[in-house]
Amino acid sequence: MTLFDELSWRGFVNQITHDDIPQTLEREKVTLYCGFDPTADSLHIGSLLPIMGLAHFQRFGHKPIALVGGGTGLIGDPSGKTQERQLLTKEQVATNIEGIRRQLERFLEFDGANAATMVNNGDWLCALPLVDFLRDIGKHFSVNVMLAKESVRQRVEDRDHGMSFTEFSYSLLQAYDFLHLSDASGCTLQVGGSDQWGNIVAGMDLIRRLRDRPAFGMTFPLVTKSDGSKFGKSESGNVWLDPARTSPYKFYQYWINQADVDVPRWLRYFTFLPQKAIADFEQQTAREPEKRAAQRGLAEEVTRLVHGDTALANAIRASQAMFGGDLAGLDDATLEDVFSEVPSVEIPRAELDANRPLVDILVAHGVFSSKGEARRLIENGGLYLNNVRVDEADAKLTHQCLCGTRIAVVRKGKKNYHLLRFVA
Ligand code: 383
Repeated sequence: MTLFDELSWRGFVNQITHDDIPQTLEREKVTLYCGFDPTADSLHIGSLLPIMGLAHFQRFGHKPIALVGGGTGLIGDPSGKTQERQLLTKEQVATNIEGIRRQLERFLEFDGANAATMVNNGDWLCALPLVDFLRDIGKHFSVNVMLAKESVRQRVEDRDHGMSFTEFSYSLLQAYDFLHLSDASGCTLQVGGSDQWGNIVAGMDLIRRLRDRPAFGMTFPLVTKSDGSKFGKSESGNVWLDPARTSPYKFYQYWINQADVDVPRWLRYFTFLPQKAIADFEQQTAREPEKRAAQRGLAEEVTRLVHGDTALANAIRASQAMFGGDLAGLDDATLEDVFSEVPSVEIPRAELDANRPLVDILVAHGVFSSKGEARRLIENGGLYLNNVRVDEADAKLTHQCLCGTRIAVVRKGKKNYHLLRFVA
């Protein structure tokens, strides 16, 4: 199978600038790039599609460049935005670059014959002499053409959401990047999401004019969910790649909760699983949808890719916690994450030192309305502490009952959880 076949069956190809791109990619190994602006200190799962795209190119022997927009991030890409962006401070951009660099490093191979490289366009854009830039580069751009572009036209027509000259010039900077990478690294192809088509074509045209050298572009589709809700958003906001922003547990859950109709597409986009394995998952979903085997396969693959094996194992264990699974070894943050929706009570830590009966404490803090109720549940084998059955009606609550450093999880019956949080 050729790279282009692979990209095609996975659904990665949205538009190509030249019909002979598939043949070119067979004939020669190319250097290609994709840019990521440091608008936040972490990428989110919307960036995962172009990252996977770069990785597929690399697996077929091509050489990827991941560009971090230390220069363009200071300006802000207006593509697809209906409002002027708030400028980021230089300090914010510097911090964000570091976060994004670390994440990109996970997905590409930086050693070997077709090693990936990472560049920062601040290195050349921030040093550009303005007058030379306007003479040498600006002369090749027609304001008439730029104004006719859909995203610009909308903002020009809407006086309340007009566009600054700063944002208007963004596409010249991205075009210049492509030229620079063509000169410095022999880069001939730029890829990106379909929102980047205009910027990619601008660079390609510039190279062809100024250098008479080949330059191509390819875009990937914008990722959308079939029910119309936004891809990459959960109830608690964006799904980030940074584990400090979206915990591996929440990340794993995001994928587990995807609808049957969407999962085959996500498996093609966000995993390296071969066609056969994905077809098997589709059949399993058709046969026994309630098992959610495809969702589980998807969640495992993507979580492993983004967070690694250990974090995946923890996320799976955390996911079982709600269903009576073993809680030992889960840390405070994970427990808080898993049980974020269940009722909780705060209890002074001193109560642990007193070795008081569990039943007394649960009644005192309103988990049960009477001691009789609590005792009856224990006699019927229906009270659990940290998912372990409480066998004795006079069991004591001690430091040994903690899970993590300050949490104990009470369960009444099958599913009725309460979190006890011991505070200083
Ligand atoms: C900057 C300088 C370049 C080439 C590209 C850039 C960034 C580009 C941009 N991209 C988006 C971003 O950074 O704004 N102007 O948030 C997103 N990308 C990728 C993909 C996507 C795009 O990082 O469609 C989604 O992730 O292209 O919206 O020389």
